[in-house]
Amino acid sequence: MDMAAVTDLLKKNFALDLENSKVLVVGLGNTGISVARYLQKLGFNFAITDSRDKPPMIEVFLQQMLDTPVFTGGFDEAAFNVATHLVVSPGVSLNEKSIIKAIANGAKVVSDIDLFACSAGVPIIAITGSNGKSTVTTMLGEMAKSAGKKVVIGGNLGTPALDLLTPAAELYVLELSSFQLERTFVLNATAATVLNVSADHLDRHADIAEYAREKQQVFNGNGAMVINADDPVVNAMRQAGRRIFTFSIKKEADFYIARKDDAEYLMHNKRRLMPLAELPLEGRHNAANALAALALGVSIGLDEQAMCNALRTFKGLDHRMQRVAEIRGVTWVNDSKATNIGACVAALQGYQRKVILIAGGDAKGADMTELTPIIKEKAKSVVLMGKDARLIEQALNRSIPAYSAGNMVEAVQIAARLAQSGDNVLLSPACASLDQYKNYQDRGEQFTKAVLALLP
Ligand code: UMA
Ligand code: ADP
Repeated sequence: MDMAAVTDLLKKNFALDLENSKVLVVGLGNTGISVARYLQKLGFNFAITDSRDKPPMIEVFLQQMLDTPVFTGGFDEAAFNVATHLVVSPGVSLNEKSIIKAIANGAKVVSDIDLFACSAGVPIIAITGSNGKSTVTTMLGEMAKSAGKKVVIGGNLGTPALDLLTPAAELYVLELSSFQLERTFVLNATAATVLNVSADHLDRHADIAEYAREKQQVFNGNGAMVINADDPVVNAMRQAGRRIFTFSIKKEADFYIARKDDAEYLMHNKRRLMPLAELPLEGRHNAANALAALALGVSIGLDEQAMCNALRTFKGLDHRMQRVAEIRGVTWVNDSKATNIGACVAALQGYQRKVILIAGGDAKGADMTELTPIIKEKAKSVVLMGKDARLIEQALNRSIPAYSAGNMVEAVQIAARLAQSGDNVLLSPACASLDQYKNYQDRGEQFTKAVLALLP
């Protein structure tokens, strides 16, 4: 889209204009710097603030934007007082005192996703949910490529939305978190999905109902809705008068799984699309992810067989049910991205034989007793680590053997002593990693390193 059309849209939707608006960018991480670059390019008057002394993008910012005011080491009250608009990064809560006060004084909150939606000019597919977002976003990206579309993917997945903008794009696929959605107002995606809703981020959202409402915002607008018919919370989000595509791994839906002639198939409206066995990913939840991606693709008219070809060669993402090694008959699996209970439950459900589970970290306010039944059913012992290890230990109440580990090397060594040939050791923490690691990738890499150190 040309710049004039974009600035017109920003004015119409948010009263954001080049002459009178004073924008305060809150947060100088990946999102903050992408917003700053965007505002600079369009010629807006803006400043930036971050509560941290040395925000991650400060060096980049200082090199590229010498003339822009920047306030670090706390939220600058004066900057909030004069701001007409706040672009708040997803890592910053809207309940911050300075933000509440600025809103009360008339400042408008706009998200980087809103700015993106006003600038994209081509269809956007939006994907949210408690688990499976990155997998489905990447899968759909591969499918669209296979169907001949110039597609660009990102958002919560890693590259901030505004850094994705390119005139070459014919389609954007965005992974969106509840934090991004709670402050987004004009997305109007051509197709959107909430993959599932289970407890997560309850340290930031008041309760699961509020968290689900934030996720539901992905459907704002009039695009196609892709609905998980197996999830009652998502099912209740259907809106009359909209194009709806359902998917299910339990029953017949628009996209579903059926057994025919002794094999299971991915199905669309009673037609076989491909044998499920040709999907190279482990776990029933990945069949659900494939069905969701197919439904999104069909909703925008992508060729079905081209999409199936992409599924057949889809490698899966690191740190999600990733097989690290088989050592002396023991299989080690890295599912470090299981940062909430739902992901850990899905991982355990995929096993026929009992596993040794390594779990723990920051529970983010979740109720760990929800894990008790599945751990009792699917794990023969657990190795627990991190800030909230005790919560899991208490929830298990000595029903199975539990061991404590101070760090990943210790956890892997304990698991190695417990494991016998034929066993699976699964790192699926059900918790965030930030109490002990830089991020989930760091946790997964440390696990992998500790496992590979066991090699003779
Ligand atoms: N922070 C402060 N003070 C500030 C600003 C941030 O302390 O003034 C802290 C936050 O509490 C947070 C961290 O800095 O812990 C990062 O916050 P940020 O908003 O600057 O993060 P970005 O670098 O912009 O990255 C964000 C997403 N991060 C979060 O939502 C926490 C990234 O998702 C996303 O890839 C990126 O935007 C581009 O869209 C990461 C994530 O962990 C992968 N997301 C959560 C998840 O998937 O569970 C929601
Ligand atoms: P997200 O981006 O939503 O965090 P990912 O695709 O990165 O999702 O997967 C995160 C975790 O959730 C991994 O542990 C993965 O094995 C698990 N997972 C993936 N898809 C699903 C699903 N549909 N239901 C439950 N768990 C899932």
